[in-house]
Amino acid sequence: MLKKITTAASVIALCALTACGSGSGGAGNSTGSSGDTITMGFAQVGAESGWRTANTKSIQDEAKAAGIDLKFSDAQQKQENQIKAIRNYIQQKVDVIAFSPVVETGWDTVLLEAKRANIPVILTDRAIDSDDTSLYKTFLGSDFVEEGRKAGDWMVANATGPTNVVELQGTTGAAPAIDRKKGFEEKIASKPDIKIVASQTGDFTRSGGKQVMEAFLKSQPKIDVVYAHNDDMGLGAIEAIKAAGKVPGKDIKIITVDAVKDGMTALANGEINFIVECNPLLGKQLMELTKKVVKGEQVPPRVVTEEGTFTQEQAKAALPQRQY
Ligand code: GZL
Repeated sequence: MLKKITTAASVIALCALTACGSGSGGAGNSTGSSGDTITMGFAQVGAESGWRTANTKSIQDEAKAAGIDLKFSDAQQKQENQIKAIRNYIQQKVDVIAFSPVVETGWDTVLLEAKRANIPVILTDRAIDSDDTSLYKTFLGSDFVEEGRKAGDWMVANATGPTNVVELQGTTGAAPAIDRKKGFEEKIASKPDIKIVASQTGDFTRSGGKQVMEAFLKSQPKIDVVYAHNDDMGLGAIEAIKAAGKVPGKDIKIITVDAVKDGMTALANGEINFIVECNPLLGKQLMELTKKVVKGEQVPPRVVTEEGTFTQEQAKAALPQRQY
């Protein structure tokens, strides 16, 4: 059973924590209890999507601004590579380990090794499914079930009769894939006219989304809507829909999650119909939490990032100001 600590007392929204943060003006290095510069080992998922690229930049930029010495690794979406990186950071005796677990399970052993080495762990972006919540100090990231619910709400509000949905799932076993599916299905459950007629992983990549959509277009007699768990797979689906001689956003409507620049551009151009935002800019909060954790201060066990949704009109207005 996934231990997601979401009691009101433990949930601090993005703005609250950032507002009380001491700011990371880059004035010198942040020091740990030993007085030395804090060293963080960060094990990143990979570089699979525009969201991941923005997330990595945020972590690297904010570590620099906070004067935290960052050791960074890219696991190319393989759990064994993340586990290797975490073991490497333990051997290097870093002050803190942070990572975005590529999948929910299989972490207890390596996180127990970090605990025994007295190295605190911070989860960012994705959660793990473990009964032992002592294995990490806090989980900073979005509520993916809520993101799925927002997508489902739009689907229900915009369905005009029997609606066949095809779903491009994220990486198999990943928290955002599991939870975005769960939230969407929760909302359409009350509408028997809305059916998910096909669902398959595109692994959060543009090429994966295109390949799976090509297969769906061949196997499904009628597709009305694509629900893609991220913009990149939605953009891949657009390529497949166009190649099949159909008009994305009109013949086949598209709902995605993330709201990165390429997705927002397609939304503004009418090729995507609705995007649920997932905020990748976690770096500042991560560094604020890190400074507290290294000093042994209490931090909330769960920090939820705030994020919204975009229609085509809202995307046109928001695009010029988007950071990523
Ligand atoms: C969500 C993040 C997901 C994004 C994808 O927080 O883990 O992984 O939605 C990314 O774009 O690949």
